[in-house]
Amino acid sequence: MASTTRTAALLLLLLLLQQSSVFSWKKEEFRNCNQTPFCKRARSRKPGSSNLVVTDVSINDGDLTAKLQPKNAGEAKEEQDEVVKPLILKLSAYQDGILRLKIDEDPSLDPPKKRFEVPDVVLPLFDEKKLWLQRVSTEVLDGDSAPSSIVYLSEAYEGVVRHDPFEVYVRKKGGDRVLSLNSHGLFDFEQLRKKKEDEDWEERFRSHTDTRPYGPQSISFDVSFYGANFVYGIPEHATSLALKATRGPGVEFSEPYRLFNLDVFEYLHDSPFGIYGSIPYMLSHGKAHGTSGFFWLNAAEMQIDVLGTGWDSESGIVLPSSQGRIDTLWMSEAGIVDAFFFVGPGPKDVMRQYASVTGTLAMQQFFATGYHQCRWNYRDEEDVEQVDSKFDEFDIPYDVIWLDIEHTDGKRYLTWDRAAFPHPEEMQNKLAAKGRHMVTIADPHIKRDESFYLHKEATQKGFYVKDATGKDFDGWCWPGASSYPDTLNPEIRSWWAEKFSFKNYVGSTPILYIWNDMNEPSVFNGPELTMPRDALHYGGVEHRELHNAYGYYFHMATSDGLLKRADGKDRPFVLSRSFFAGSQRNGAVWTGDNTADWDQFRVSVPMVLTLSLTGISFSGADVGGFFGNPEPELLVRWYQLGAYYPFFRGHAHHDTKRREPWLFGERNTELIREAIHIRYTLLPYFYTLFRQANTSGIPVVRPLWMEFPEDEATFNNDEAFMVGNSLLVQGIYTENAKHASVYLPGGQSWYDLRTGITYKGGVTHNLEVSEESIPAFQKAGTIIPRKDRSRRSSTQMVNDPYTLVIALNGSLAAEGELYVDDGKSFSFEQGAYMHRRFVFSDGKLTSSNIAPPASGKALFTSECVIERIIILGLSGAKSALVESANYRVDIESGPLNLRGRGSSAVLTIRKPNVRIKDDWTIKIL
Ligand code: NBV
Repeated sequence: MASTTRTAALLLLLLLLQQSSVFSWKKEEFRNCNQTPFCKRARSRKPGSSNLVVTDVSINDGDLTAKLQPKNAGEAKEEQDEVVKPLILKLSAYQDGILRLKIDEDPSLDPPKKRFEVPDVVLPLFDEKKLWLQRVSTEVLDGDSAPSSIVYLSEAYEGVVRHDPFEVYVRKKGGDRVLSLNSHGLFDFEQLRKKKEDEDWEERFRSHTDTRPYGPQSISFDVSFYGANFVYGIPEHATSLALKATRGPGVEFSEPYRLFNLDVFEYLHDSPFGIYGSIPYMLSHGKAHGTSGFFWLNAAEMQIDVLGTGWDSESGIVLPSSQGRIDTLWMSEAGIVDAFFFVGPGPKDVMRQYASVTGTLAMQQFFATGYHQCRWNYRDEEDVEQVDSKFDEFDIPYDVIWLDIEHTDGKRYLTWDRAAFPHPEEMQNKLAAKGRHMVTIADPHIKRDESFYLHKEATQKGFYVKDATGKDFDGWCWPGASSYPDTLNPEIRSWWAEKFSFKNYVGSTPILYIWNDMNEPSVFNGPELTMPRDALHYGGVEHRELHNAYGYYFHMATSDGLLKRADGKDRPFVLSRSFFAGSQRNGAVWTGDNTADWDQFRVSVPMVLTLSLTGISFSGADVGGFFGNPEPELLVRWYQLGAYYPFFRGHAHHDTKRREPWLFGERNTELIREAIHIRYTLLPYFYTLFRQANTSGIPVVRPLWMEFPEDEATFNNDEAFMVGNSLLVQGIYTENAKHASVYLPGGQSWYDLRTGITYKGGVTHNLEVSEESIPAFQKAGTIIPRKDRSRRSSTQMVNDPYTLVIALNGSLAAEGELYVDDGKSFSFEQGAYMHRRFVFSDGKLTSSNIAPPASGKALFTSECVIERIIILGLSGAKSALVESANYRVDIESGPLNLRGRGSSAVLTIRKPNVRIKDDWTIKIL
C-alpha cells in the first residue's frame, strides 16, 4: 500500500515537472489544422464542390421542410455501391428577425446513431417566438435558373432557400442580401455509415489514439456576411477584436480560428489558437448593412476560416468581387447543422436577437461587482486575516477574498485542509462582519480515493464520464488519478448541485461562493491536455460531440447548487474558466492564465469585448497578469484599466512574488487605491448596466462601434471601450507613456472624467498622460450616478448618498438611469426594485420612475438621498430651487482637481438631499 502511494506521488511529481516545463506555449502539444483530418479535408475543398440540391419543399408544423441531396442522386445510385441518403432540412422563422436552419440525417432512414444536438442552451421560451409559417412562395429569382423558396421573416426581411445549387440566405425584402450559407458551394455533410473493410478510422496524435468508432462525421460550409467591414466574435482567442483573415494571399494567421476548449499554459497574445471556452457565434458590422450575426449551435471541435480577398485564387476559381462581403468557412468535427441568422440591423438589435436564443446575464450579486482579491494561494487563516486587515489599514475597498486549490484536503474539492484552515466558519464569519465574502475553488476532477465521499458516491452511482471501453474515465489532474462527473446528465447535475448545501459542504457559510477552474476539462495526461474524444457521456454521446460544452454544464450544475442551497432565494455567484454559448446564465467568466506583460495586458481588452459581444457580459482578465511578476508601473496601469472590466479581480500564480496593492511603495499604493476607489464610486452605474445586460442582453462593456455604429473610425478600435453608453475608457499599454492618442467618436463632445475639461468628438486627440490615471471620458448628454464615499466594501455603501454627474451636450441637455434593488435576492423578479430616469433640459433636472408598477408585495425601497449634483458644461449659476418642496440650495463653481486643473464650466449643487425614490425637479436659477 505504502509503495503504491509512493509510486503515485512519484508519478504526480513527474507529471508536475512535465507541467512546469510546459509553462510556456508548446506548439507541438496541440494539433494544427493539418494534423486534424476533418479540418484538412474541409480546407482542401474547392468552391462549388458541393453538388446538393433542394427537393420536396413543404410546410410542416409551421416550418419549411425539404430534402437535401446530390444533384444526380438517382444516377449515382446505380453507379456507386453506396446510396447517398437525403438529408432533412428545416427552416424556421422567429420574431425579431431570426432565421433558424437545421440540417440532419433522416431518422427514418436508420442512421447508425443519432447525431448529437446540444441540449439546454436554447431557451425554452425561444419556441414561443416562432412565427408559424403558413406558406412559402416559390419563384425563380433574378439571375437564377432554378427556383427558390421564400419565407416571411419580418416586415423588412425574408429567408430564401435556393434549390439548385443549394443555398440559404436572408435578404432585405426583394433586395440586398444580409447573410448567406453555401454561396460558394463548400457545404459538406459526412453522413454516418458502416465501416468498409479496408478502412482505418483511428486517428493518432502523439502517444494518443482516438478509436473513432463512428468514423468521419464532420460538417463544413461557407457563410458570407454582406455590407460588412469587419467580423468579430467566436471566442476564445487571444487576439484582436476585428478578426483577421486566415486564408488568402498575405494573411497574418495561417491557421483557422480554432474553437476547442483547452487548458493552455502561457497562451500567446496574438493567435487564432483556441483556449478555454468556445462560442461559435460571429457578428459582422459595416457601414452598408449595419450588424448581423451567425450562430452555429454545435459543441464539437470547430475551426473557422476568415477568407481574405483572393482566398479562392488557390483553386483557380475566382469569385465575383467580394466588395462589402466577408466570406468565412465553418468546419466542425461532428454534430448537426443548427444555425441561427440574426439580421440586426443595429448592433443592439443583434445583441437582443442572440440573447433571445441563449439568454441574458443572470442578475448578479451586488458584491460581485466590486473588487476581488485572489492569489494561488492564500496559505492559511492567518494569511487571510492579514490580507483582509491590510485592506482596511491601507484604506482600500474590496469585497471578496479567494481561496485556490491549496485550501483543500489534498485537492479534494469541497473539503478543507484542516491544518491550514481549522476554523473555516469562523474565518468566514469574520469576513461577513465586515460585509465581505469568500470564494473557494471547486474543479471538476474528483480524486479517485476510496475514502473520499464524492468519489465513492460518484463511482457507486455510475456518475462519471466513461472511457471508450465503458469503464470510469481515469485521468490525471491536480489530485493525481481523477474522474470527472458527467454533468451533461441532468440527474448528475442535480447530484453535484446538492453537494453545495451547507450540510454537505462542511465549513461553508452563506457568504461563500464558488470558482470553477480546469473545466475544459483539463486532463494532464490526455490528448492535448484534455479528455479523449472517444470518452462516453450520458446517452452514448461521444466526448468529441460535446467537448466544448463540458465546462458549460459543470458551471451550470455549480450555479444550480448555490441556488438550491439557499432555496432559490440568494443569487449564485460562480466564476468559470471554460464556457459555451449561454454561459452568461451561469455567471462570470475570466480569461484564464495570462502573463504579466504589456502585450497580454493590451489583449485583455479585445478578449473581454469579444466575450461581451457573444453574450458573456460578466468577464475580466487577471489584473496584474497570472504568470510572472509585473513591474509596478504595469500593475498600476492594469488596476487603472481593470477597474472598468465588468469582473475586476487581482490574481497571481504561486511562484510569483506577493503583490497585494500595498506592497509597491506608498505612491503605487496610492495609485492603486485611487483606481479601486474609482470602481467603487461607479458601482451604482455598473449595477444599472448589469441590470440592463440582464433584461436586454446589451453588455456592460461595449466596443465603440456598438455605441457609434455609423462612425467608421471606431470599427477596428480595440484599445478603448465603452462602459455602458456614457463612459469611454482608453488603456495605456506602454511603459513610461507621456502621451496617448485617443479617438473620441463624433456627434458630441466628451468630458474628461477627472478634470471636466471638454474634448471634441470625431477627432483623435493627442493627450498628455501621467501616472495618475488613464484617459476616461463621459459622453456629453449623459448622467452617471455615483457613490463617492470610501467604504470597506460594496455592502457597506448601501445607505450612502449619491452623486449625479451631468455632462451637458450642445443643447444643454442630458439623461441617465439608476437601477437599485436589494443586491442579493430574487425579489426584483417580483418588481422589488427602483428604476429611475434623470433628465436635464431647459435648466431643470427631473427624476421620474421608469419601473413598471410593481406586481408583487415585495416592494423595494431606499431612503438614500442625492448629496451632490455635478454639472459639466454650465457656469455662472449660484443657486437652485428644489421644486415641490420649494427650498433653495447653493451652487458652487468647481470642483477643480487636485492640481488645480479643471474646466471652468463645472458647477456643483451641494446637498439637494432629494431622495432617489421620489419624483422631483430641481431648477437652476
Ligand atoms: O488552481 C490553480 C490555477 C488557478 O490559480 C488559475 O487561475 C487557473 O487558471 N489553475 C489555473 C491551475 C494551474 C495553472 C498553472
